[in-house]
Parts: sequence; C-alpha cells; structure tokens
Amino acid sequence: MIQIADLFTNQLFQVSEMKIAFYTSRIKGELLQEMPLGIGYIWAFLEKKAQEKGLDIEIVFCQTIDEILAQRPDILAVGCLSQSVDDAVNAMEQAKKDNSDIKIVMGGYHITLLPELLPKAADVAVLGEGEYTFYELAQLALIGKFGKEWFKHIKGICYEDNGRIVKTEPRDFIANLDSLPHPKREVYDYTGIVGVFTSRGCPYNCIYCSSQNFWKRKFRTHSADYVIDEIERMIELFNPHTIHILDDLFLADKKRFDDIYIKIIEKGINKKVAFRAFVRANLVDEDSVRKLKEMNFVLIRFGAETGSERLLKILKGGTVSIEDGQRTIDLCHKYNIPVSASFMFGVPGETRDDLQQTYDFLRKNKEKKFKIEGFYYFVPFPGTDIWKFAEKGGFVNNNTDFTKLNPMLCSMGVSKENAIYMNDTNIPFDEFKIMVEKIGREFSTTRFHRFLAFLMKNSVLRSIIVRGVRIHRRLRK
Ligand code: B12
Ligand code: SF4
Repeated sequence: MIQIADLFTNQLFQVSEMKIAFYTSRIKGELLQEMPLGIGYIWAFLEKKAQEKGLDIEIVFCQTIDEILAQRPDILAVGCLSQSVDDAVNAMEQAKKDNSDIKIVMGGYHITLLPELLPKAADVAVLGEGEYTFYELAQLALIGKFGKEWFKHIKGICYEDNGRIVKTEPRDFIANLDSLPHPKREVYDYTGIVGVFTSRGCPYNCIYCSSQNFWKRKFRTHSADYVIDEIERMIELFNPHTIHILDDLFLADKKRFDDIYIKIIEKGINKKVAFRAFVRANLVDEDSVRKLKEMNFVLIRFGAETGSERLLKILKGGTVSIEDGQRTIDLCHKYNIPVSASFMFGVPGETRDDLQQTYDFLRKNKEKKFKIEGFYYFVPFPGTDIWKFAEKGGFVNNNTDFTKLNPMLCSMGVSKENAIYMNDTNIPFDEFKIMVEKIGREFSTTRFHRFLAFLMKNSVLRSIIVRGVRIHRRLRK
C-alpha cells in the first residue's frame, strides 16, 4: 500500500493552490439548523494539515447550489443523510454540468450505509469517518492524481470502475480522538444554541438505529480536558445561552462524566451557560441527575419509543426497560430538570395492546415536567436490521424514495402512500392513523406540536394542512 503522505515528502506534486467547497444536503424546505459537525471536523483537520505542510488550500462552506456554482471550487465535498440524498444528487449534477473538471467527493451516513448507490455525479465517496480519508483524497487532487488508478491506494472509499462499485479496504477508526482539532464552527451564524459531540459511536444494538452501524459499535471518547477546552472556546466564540451535547451516550463513561462535572463546577462554566443532552435511560441514576442539575442542564432528552415492555425489548434488545424510562422521568422531575422523550409508532409487530400501554404510560406521566419531543411514524433506516426486514418484506429497496425516510410527526396527518407502514397485518393503517393522531393530539407538549394538534382538531383546517403536506411532497418529488 502506497503511503500517500510520502508523496509530499518526495515532492512529487506541483500544484500551488486548491479550493474546496463543502456542502451539506438538506431536506427541501428545511433550513440548515447548525454547522454540520462532520464537515466541521474535516475542515479543521484539513486546515491543520495544510498549515503543517505549507499547502495553499482555500476552504469555503456553501449553503446553496448557487453558491457552489459561484465559488467554482476544484473539489466539491458533499455530506448527506438518506433523507436528503435527492438534494445532494441535484447539487452534484449541477456542479458537474457547470464544470466537468470539478472533482466530487461524497460522504456521510447515506453513502456509507448504501455504497452500492453511489450517484453517477460523484467521483468517489468516503465511507465512515472522514478526516484522514478526505485529506488523502485532497492530496491526490493536489498532485494531479485524483483518478481511479490512484483511488485503489486509499482506504475507506468507494468509486465506480467498469460499471461496478469498488470498495477499498476499510479504514481503522481514529484511535485518539483528542488528536483532532476542534471542529470548525466559525462559518455558521449561531444564535443561542451550539452543538458539541464529545464521543463517537455506541456499543448498543437497537434494531432501528443507523448510528451503531455507521460507527461499528465502537465507543470512543474525547477526554474531559478536551471537552472542557472545546466548551470554553465555544463560549468565547459564540456566547451561547445553551450548549447542546449531541452524543449518543454522554453518560456511558461514568469516570469521564465525573471529570467533566468537576471541571465545569470548578471553572464556573455552569454560571455562564446552560446545557442539554441526549441520554439513554438505563444509564441514568440519581447521582448523575443530581450532577446534571448542578452543571445547569436545562433539558434532558431520551428515546422512550414505546410504553410497551415487550416492544421495547424487540427494539432495544432488552438493554433498557420501561422502568428505566420511568426512573429517568421521576429523577428529572425530582431535581426539576425538564425531561423530553420521543416515541415511535408503527413498528412492525406493534399491537393494539402495545399502543394502549404507550397511552397509559403517557397518561401516567402527563402531570410531571415531562415534555414530548415528538410522536413519530416509524421508518426503517439503511444499514439497520429493520431495513433488512423491510427489504425482505418488499417495503423498501434501492430505488426507494429516500425522502420518505424522514420520520414524520403523527400530528402531520401522514397518508399511507407517504409512509412506509409495515404493520398492516396487526393494525390496518386507517385504524392505526386514528389511534396515533389521537395520542398525538392528547399528549404533544412542545408548542409547535400542540399548535399543530390544535389545528388538526378542526376538520376544515385538517384537510387544508393534509392537502398542503401532500402538495408539498408532490412538488418535492
Ligand atoms: C446532530 C444530528 C443532527 C443535527 C445536525 C445534522 C448534521 N448535518 O450534522 C440535526 C438536528 C439538524 C439533524 C437532523 C436530522 N437528522 Co440527525 N443526527 C445528528 C446526530 C445526533 C449527530 C451527527 C453528528 O454531528 N455527528 C458527529 C460527526 C463527527 O459525525 P458525522 O456527522 O457522521 O461525520 C463524520 C462522517 O459521517 C464523515 N462525513 C460526514 N459528512 C461528510 C461530508 C463529506 C464530504 C465527507 C467526505 C465525509 C463526511 O466524516 C465525519 C467526520 O468523521 C446523528 C447521530 C450520530 N450519533 O451520529 C443523527 C443522525 C445522523 N440523524 C439522523 C436523522 C434521521 C435526522 C433527521 C432526518 C431528523 C429526523 N427527523 O429524525 C434530520 C435530517 C437532516 C438532513 N439534512 O437530512 C440519522 C441518520 C439516518 C440516516 N441513515 O440517514 C442519525 C444517524 C440518527 C440515528 N441514530 O439514526 N441531525
Ligand atoms: S438508538 Fe442510541 S443506544 Fe441504540 S444503538 Fe442507536 S445510538 Fe446506541
């Protein structure tokens, strides 16, 4: 295997400058909510390497296709999730049409989990963790060797060759996450909430989750010192009112959590900023909730998914129980931290009895400081066990309209053709829809959901909204 980095030491390249444009695809009609951290990490890593090696690389972040065309980059790097792959393909096609010499690199969840669907407009895709792989591809471009005969030397990519998709040897995960620079965030105009990712991966195996398939169930963390440094820098740069910890498993490493807790209190960071985080209910105990309160956590979110023990066991492999969810709610209530959960409906195998149990769970907790983040129609994500099940059942395939994989709120009045409903044998769709919309109306607690639920109660308004959503979807297609 050729060490691409050696090419630099051997001075085999002559290019003096290069422009790279990053683009993150978006679900139509949705605004970019924050700086995509995946791109932010790659950007910061490239900047660091360029500085070390004295390379002249200009990097820009484009929020629209027009911006890409105006920038005329040498490399277009496009990140995308499954739900917005249509936008990614459109951006890549337009960029290629405008400049046939442009080099296009794709990356992120969708292509990593479905590499066989590499779009024609993409020259190559980075599979999995992107920092080193993208840097090596950028080096190939710098030395004028960005092509199939050289791609085979790069680990962790896929590209098309003679009509078939070639996947190179997988790349090992970065062993020491602290060796990475903090992700670039300065290109985004933050107002109030800034996100941070303090670990990568998750060892659990929930049947519906892409994250564990993407990160191969390997759990790695940044050290407490690195996290505190990053938080302090975020405060300095953006003065946020809240920092959102986006990790899958922030509480998993108790020793690290305690170290972060001690440093936040010692440095008085809890006086400058509030926090919110996702947690997994089985990892929540009284000690952690007390500490979260002291650290100024103002919101804790978790995926409750269902009120049925039977169904939860299927979804999460018996690693978390309804009692864990209840304990999380009760402890947060006791320590006065608002707690918010999301639920999914329409899981294959869900029965009327399961739905009733979810209803009972919600009723029981209605009076507590317990918000509902969302009641979502269940959709299968590529790379998961449930995706394989859906494929076997003929519900999805490689030609599926991936925009349908955007989990819709039950209050949005989804129709059967817009949903991927795999549970007709247990509960016919029409009956299911009435049941979950009722739950949505009764228990939605966020202002937006409540407002929607209120509108949906009126039959005229409901039909206008439903028609609007359908027209919107048709136009999107
Ligand atoms: C934060 C977050 C969001 C944020 C920001 C998303 C963003 N673009 O960064 C918001 C709230 C906007 C969001 C929205 C949605 N999200 Co989201 N989100 C996450 C979350 C929790 C963390 C992402 C993150 O920052 N990771 C940290 C960085 C380091 O990792 P990374 O982004 O994967 O980046 C690395 C590689 O992927 C790669 N890479 C990434 N981009 C690129 C680009 C290029 C060019 C290259 C070469 C490489 C590359 O290199 C990076 C560095 O190593 C993940 C779960 C998770 N644990 O990853 C879900 C997750 C990505 N989201 C998911 C979903 C479903 C959604 C939504 C549909 C929301 C919904 N309704 O449920 C929308 C869709 C938005 C869209 N544009 O399509 C799913 C994706 C499933 C799938 N197969 O596509 C995930 C995996 C959750 C899950 N467990 O299933 N999300
Ligand atoms: S849903 Fe959460 S706990 Fe389950 S595998 Fe995914 S990231 Fe891990």
